[in-house]
Amino acid sequence: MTIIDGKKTSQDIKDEVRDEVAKLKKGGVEPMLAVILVGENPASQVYVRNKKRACEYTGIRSLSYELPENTTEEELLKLIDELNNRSDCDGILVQLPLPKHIDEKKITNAISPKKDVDGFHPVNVGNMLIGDECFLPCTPHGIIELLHRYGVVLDGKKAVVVGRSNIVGKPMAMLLLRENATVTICHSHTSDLKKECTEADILIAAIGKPKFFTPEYIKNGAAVIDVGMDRDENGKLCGDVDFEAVKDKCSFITPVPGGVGPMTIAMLMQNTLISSSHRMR
Ligand code: BQF
Repeated sequence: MTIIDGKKTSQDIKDEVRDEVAKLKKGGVEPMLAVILVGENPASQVYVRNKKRACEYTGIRSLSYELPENTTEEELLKLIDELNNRSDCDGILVQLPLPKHIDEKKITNAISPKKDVDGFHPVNVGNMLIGDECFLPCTPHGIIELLHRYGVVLDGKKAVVVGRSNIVGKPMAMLLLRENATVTICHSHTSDLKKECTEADILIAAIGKPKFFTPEYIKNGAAVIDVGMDRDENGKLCGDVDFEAVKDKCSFITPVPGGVGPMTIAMLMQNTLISSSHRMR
C-alpha cells in the first residue's frame, strides 16, 4: 500500500512552475493572477489564502480583491470586464461559492476563456470534452497528475467516479476516459453503489459525506482517490473515505488533508503559468 503524498507532489509542481516563472520574468513577462473573494465564508477564506501563498511561492503576482458580502452582480461583472481587458492579467479566479444573490453561471461566463484558469467557462469545458487545447479544471487535472506520477495504470482499467458535479465528477470522468480507462459515473440515484465501487480499479470519491467509503466498497488492490473535504463527528477535517479502515485494501490511497487538496492549488499555478506564456505568442 502506497500513500499518495499530494503535498510533496504539489511542491514538486510548484517548484517546476517557479523555475518557469523566473524564466518568463527574464523575458519581461510577469505572470499575474487576479484572486476575487466575495463575502466572508471561512472555508473560502482559507482556500483564497492558500492560492495567494502559492502565488507568492512561485513568483506569480497576485492581485487580490476581497469584496463585501453585499457586492452586486453588476459590480462583480464590471471588475471582471476590467480584468479581461488588462494585458498584465493572465488569470481571473473567482472563489466559489458566491453569495446567493449573485448568479455563478453569469459570472463564470463573463470571464474570458483565455483567462479562465479554473477551466469552468463553457468554452473550456467544451474543448476539454472534444480533447482540444484548453484550461483543465484544477482538481481533476491534479488527480490525473498524481496518478501519472505514482505510476498508476489507467489504460484499460475500470474507473468509477462517485459524484457528478461540474467542478469534479463530470470533468474527472472525461479526463479518465482520455486516459483510456473504462469509466462509470455513480450518483445519488445509482441503484447498487456498492457493486459498482467494488469493481473499480480506480475509485474517485467525491460526494461530500464524511468517511462514507468503508472496506465493503473497495476492490482489493484498488487505487482510491479521496476528493472529500468533510468534517467528522469531532469537527476534524476528513475525506469521503474511511482512510484507516480502507487503506490496507488499497494499492494506492490519498489522505485528507495532504492528498488532492494541495494538487488543486498547484494546478492553478500551472494554468496561470501557461496563460502567461501565451502572452509572448
Ligand atoms: C490539504 C474546495 C470544496 C469547495 C470549494 C490543501 C486546499 C484544500 C486542502 C485548497 C477546495 C479544496 C478549494 C488542502 C481549494 C482544495 O492540505 O489537504 C489545499 O485550498 N483547496 C477551493 O478553492 O474551493 C473549494 C473544496
